[in-house]
Amino acid sequence: MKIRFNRRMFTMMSLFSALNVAAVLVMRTGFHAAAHGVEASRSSLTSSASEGMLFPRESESREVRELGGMWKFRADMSSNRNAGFEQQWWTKPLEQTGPVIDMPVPASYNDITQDRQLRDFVGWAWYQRSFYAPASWKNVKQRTVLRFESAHYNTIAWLNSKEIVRHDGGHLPFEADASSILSYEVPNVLTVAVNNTLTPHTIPPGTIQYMDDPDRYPPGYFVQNLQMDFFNYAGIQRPVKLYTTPSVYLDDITISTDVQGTTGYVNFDCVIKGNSSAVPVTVELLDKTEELVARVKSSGKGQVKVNDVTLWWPFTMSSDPAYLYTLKVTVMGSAGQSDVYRLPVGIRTVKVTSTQFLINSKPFYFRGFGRHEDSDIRGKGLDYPLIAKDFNLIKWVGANSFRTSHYPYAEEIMDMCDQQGIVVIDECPAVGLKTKENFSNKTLAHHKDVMTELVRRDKNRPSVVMWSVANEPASQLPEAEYYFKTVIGHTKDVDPSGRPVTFVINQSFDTDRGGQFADVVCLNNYYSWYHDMGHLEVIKYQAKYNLEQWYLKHHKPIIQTEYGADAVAGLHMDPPMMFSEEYQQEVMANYFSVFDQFRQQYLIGEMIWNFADFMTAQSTTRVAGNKKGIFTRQRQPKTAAFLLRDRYWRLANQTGPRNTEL
Ligand code: GCB
Repeated sequence: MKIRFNRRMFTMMSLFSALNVAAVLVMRTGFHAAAHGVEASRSSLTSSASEGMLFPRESESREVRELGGMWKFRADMSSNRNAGFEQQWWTKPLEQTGPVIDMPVPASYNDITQDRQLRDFVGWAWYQRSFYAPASWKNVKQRTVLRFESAHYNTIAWLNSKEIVRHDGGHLPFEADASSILSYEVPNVLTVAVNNTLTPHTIPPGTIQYMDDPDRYPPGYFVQNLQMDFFNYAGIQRPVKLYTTPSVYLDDITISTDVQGTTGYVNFDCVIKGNSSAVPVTVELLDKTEELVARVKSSGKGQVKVNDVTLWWPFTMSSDPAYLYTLKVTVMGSAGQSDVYRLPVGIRTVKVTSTQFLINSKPFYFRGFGRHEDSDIRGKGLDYPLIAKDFNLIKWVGANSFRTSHYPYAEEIMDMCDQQGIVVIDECPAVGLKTKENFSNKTLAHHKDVMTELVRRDKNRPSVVMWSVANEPASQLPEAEYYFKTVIGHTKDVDPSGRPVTFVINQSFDTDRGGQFADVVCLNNYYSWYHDMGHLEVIKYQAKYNLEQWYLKHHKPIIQTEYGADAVAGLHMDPPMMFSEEYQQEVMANYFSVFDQFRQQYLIGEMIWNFADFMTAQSTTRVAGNKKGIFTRQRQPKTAAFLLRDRYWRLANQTGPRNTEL
């Protein structure tokens, strides 16, 4: 791809080079977390909570264009990782700054080459590409928005050498109005710098450790320590998009649904931007066949009533699961120009009692998985064939749910959940809050921002039935009590639909301080794996005792959100030994016997760890990644998959009409 810089752009370059002084901070000899902008960007979260973040959907008034494909790429391997800012790489074609390679977007960059240094790279990675904007976009009556579905972790983007957006945190979208920066007669140049450094105050947290012993390490040597059990894949991992809207547009919509008898209700609240005075909004609800069900004219807030409603049911709970209506919102702008946005809407209710999780007033039992966005070559890069395969496997097993462990998944995946009836516990990226520093006010403020962003993105999704604000924090620390009270309270405040909120606990019932604030107790444990190794016979006792104690303590329903064992596919041992397929099966069978004792009481779900094998940092306990998948990383079933399939379909048939032949 050839990038041409014209004179106008070079004038802009000198104008805006000053802007990035903030990112070039003081550093000690060598690399420093603050020096490469992780701290610099936090002060200016661009995707402010006051802006909507509606998933770009085409309509008669909106165009969506993806900037996928091969981009120019260069990891800043300079010892301070700061050459890109010192030399202002955003002001010139990237290939003029040094050697570049082709890098696919979306994808993690780590596994694309044969270079170990790039796989394990920590610091700023630079991307650049050019594109033309069609002349039809040069129109004062419309705006063009540049959107990143996510980039990991810390991102600064420049359009035509002008900084357009920066964002702190992976796995969530951010965007900026590009209308005034776009060029029409010449190619536009988009430069993106992405930094994967984790600090004690990022979510997830991590540390940079300097190895200062000159006898054992080269000068300036450092490593990044992770506090989570998955590889810190990085780069532009989800699509980059340009989309247009009219100048008066629907910025956000919040819906909540209710059901009384056979009548459904959709409450809606629209945010319109681009006009200082109120504009008329027409809201129409269409059924699956596009037939009009109801029409309401309002100034943006109101209710649609649906007689003889068809509810959104989870997969296997109805012969017609995942029924979606379409809420068509039409915003009347000036000069007859209107904005049209279509939001898929599932009408359902969610309620938690002291022993049950009710969807549409019926007990729901989570048969599911902990998962990862993870695959060969792509890392965490969005990949449609993989998404389709995973949903086929989820349904093949007879599962009805998963947790987005340990970060929000792509909206393309969330769309599939809405469309296929797969229920989601939507988790934020707060995995591995382990130290006092991780519970600081600074982290707390950022954590609240992240929850605001997550709820803003997923609040209208029927598949999302609960938020998880963290995975396995050190919830026994005194600091954790105020921390979780605050984050859970904040999440409830920002989600007007009142979904339950939880976090996932691996501390003991007698030391944990956070579970009191959760609506559902979510528990992870690995009996006969991380302790009592090889002693399968203890599972029945330990799992039973644990469930009983947690219920006694809180009188809240419990989900077993993780249990399992690593199995290297093809390794067979009888009698079973750790890491064999037989051992994984035995662990499962022992847990199943305990689940069956509590299913009719207060156990409301089981989610095996993990759906598929996934990559981790290198360690003596990991055989080229975590092997607790019931599928391999290439999505082939281990023997455990057949065992789970047998169980999940049996449970499905006990609890409701299934809609797939076995
Ligand atoms: C856990 C973590 C998960 C790990 C898993 C394991 O408790 O939540 O991220 O991958 O254990 O396999 O150790």
